[in-house]
Amino acid sequence: MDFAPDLLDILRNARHIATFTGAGVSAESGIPTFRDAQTGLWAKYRAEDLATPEAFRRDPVTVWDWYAWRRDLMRAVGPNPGHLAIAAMERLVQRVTVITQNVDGLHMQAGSSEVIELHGNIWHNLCADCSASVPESELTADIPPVCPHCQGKVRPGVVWFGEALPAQAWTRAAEVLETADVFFCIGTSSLVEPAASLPRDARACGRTVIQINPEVTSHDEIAQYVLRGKAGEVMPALVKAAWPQVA
Ligand code: BV8
Ligand code: ZN
Repeated sequence: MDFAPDLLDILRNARHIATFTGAGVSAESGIPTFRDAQTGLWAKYRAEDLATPEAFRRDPVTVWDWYAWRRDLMRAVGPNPGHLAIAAMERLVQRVTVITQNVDGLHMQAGSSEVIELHGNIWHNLCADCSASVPESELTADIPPVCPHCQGKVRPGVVWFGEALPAQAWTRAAEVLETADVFFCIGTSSLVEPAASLPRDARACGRTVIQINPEVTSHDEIAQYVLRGKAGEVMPALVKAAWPQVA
């Protein structure tokens, strides 16, 4: 895989690299993306219809079971070469920040140490009524589990459609735009707001935006570099090409 020499120079001279990721970076780990059709039992549902507070209020059992199915999928897989290459950059660049829309925790598992989870984390649980965080060890066998504090319903600690992103995560992501030299946009359809505004803002701030996606997305036109391919193939090749001596 060949890369433009000026792109490799930009990476080598970067002091702070931000990588904005979506479900596509976990696809090669075997986790279906949001735009992929749901499989099996879930084929008749759309993710957008299940990942909402209304769906949980209307049918908490189905929503909890969908997350249990996704957790089983995620528990069975690990980081792929795309996650690992992003983590490897931390040994080559002064600062690497991962801003992810994913809830699977695979960037941390791959060794990335600065990860901003814009949409929460599927391994966290909280009470839908009193908002208390509920550790896995305290989950009752009920579906959904019952809150040990107020007997309310426990929900996954993710951001649903129609819910605000965690204020601290959003603030941190906005601060990264101020200091990052390079802004990767990897494996996202860039359809979900406000997360999808970050690459646009990065370009507006004069950052070098690099899009990695096997498909065309609306962010192709804002990226100075579009690397057409899979994250698990492009990222390791790019890191090796930019830092051959150490990668
Ligand atoms: C909010 C957690 C306000 C849950 C998720 C109309 C217009 C614009 C916006 C809206 C609108 N109507 C409503 C909205 C707002 C809404 C929204 O954006 N809706 C969309 C559907 C139009 N946004 C919200 O509701 C957000 N909140 O706006 O709140 C507010 C403010 C104050 C007070 C109260 C309220 C909350 C959004 C968060 C929703 N939660 N996830 C869970 O996981 O269950 S979003 C969900 O979508 C995931 O996080 C996912 O990551 C994210 C985005 O999708 P992608 O990651 O991009 O994944 P996708 O499948 O789409 O694409 C995969 C890509 O990978 C593809 O491009 C593919 O080509 C590529 N790919 C495939 N294989 C590979 C690959 N790339 C590289 N390598 C590969 N191997
Ligand atoms: Zn409670």
